[in-house]
Amino acid sequence: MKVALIGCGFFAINHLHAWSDIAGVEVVALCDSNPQRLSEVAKDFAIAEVYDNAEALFAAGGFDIVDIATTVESHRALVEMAARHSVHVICQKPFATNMKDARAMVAAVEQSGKTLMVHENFRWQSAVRTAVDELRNGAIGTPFFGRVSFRSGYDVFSGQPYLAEGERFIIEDLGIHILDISRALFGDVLRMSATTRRINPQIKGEDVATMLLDHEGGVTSVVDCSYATKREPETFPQSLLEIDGERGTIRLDAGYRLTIQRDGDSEARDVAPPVLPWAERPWHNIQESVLLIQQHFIDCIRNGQQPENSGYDNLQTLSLVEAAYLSASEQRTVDLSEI
Ligand code: NAD
Ligand code: 89V
Repeated sequence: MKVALIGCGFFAINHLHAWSDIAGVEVVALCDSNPQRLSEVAKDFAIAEVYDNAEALFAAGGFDIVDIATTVESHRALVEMAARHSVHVICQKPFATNMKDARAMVAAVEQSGKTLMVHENFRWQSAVRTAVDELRNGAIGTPFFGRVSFRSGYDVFSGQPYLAEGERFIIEDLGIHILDISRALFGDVLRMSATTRRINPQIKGEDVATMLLDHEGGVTSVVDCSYATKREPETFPQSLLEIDGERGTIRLDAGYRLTIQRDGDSEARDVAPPVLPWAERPWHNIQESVLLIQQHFIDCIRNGQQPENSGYDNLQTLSLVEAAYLSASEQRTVDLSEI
């Protein structure tokens, strides 16, 4: 399968390494509107075909999949262009800045008959995945409470300066991942309420958010995130989990320690992710999930299945982001049917 990648920035390097690790996949073309970045990445990954605009890339064709690794403002135009050119699409999160765009993008690819997946990779982190699988396999019976927590003081702004500049920050960039983990664990959501704070005076958006979710299946979950939490050991970029079920509990604690307690027994496991040859700590957790989600996408295309993180599925995660901002600004509980 031939892949063209648009957006050769900070995170796209992980996509490119992951594509090289997947059998039967080759990145044949790169596109970036920044010529210097484009030529550096093309040289590093020995990719000869390069374009400084997406129209020219699509006009040239010769690929089955487009991997969109640009920031959110370009996503709608690029996804719709991909749909017009009838290729499979993988698009980075956040998929869109609003629900109207997101729904139009899903509809456009649906009409083309191709596969659309949002690169929502946190639920693919192997430690998180183990907890999801244990819960789904009934390890603690029916769950009734959950907490998905991401608290850090890590400087994300030096690698991704745009994160300091937007009106929206932590819910749209990071909260989106942990809201998606909550959906993977407990299903879709009926109502939610949220509070937000900005602690770091040097950024524009909120860097702390606390959300309370009422899931369709009856679970209540607390989803909390912060980039203002200065503590040791620093846990970036780990999502910590607490799940209570009728028969026991599942905990994913700092340092990738999974504990399952059931009917009086307790089992502790080290679920630390591998450090892939091209990965580096502390990002190795995220980097492994990039490989796993991209492999999932290829498997789905080959088997004619919808990805777990299809565009359609991601509308639910995105609607939680919108609901959180609405709830925080109006200081009220939001019913998801409003979004
Ligand atoms: P970046 O700014 O470093 O890179 C984006 C690149 O896209 C730039 O080189 C820019 O020139 C190029 N670009 C922008 N619009 C373009 C267009 N229309 N045509 C061609 N090139 C264009 O950004 P980044 O930090 O790599 O983030 C990219 C996306 O990845 C964001 O949506 C971000 O949220 C996401 N991200 C995801 C994770 C994750 O774990 N899933 C981690 C980090 C970033
Ligand atoms: O995953 C992300 O989207 C990143 C980070 C982990 C730094 O929040 O922006």
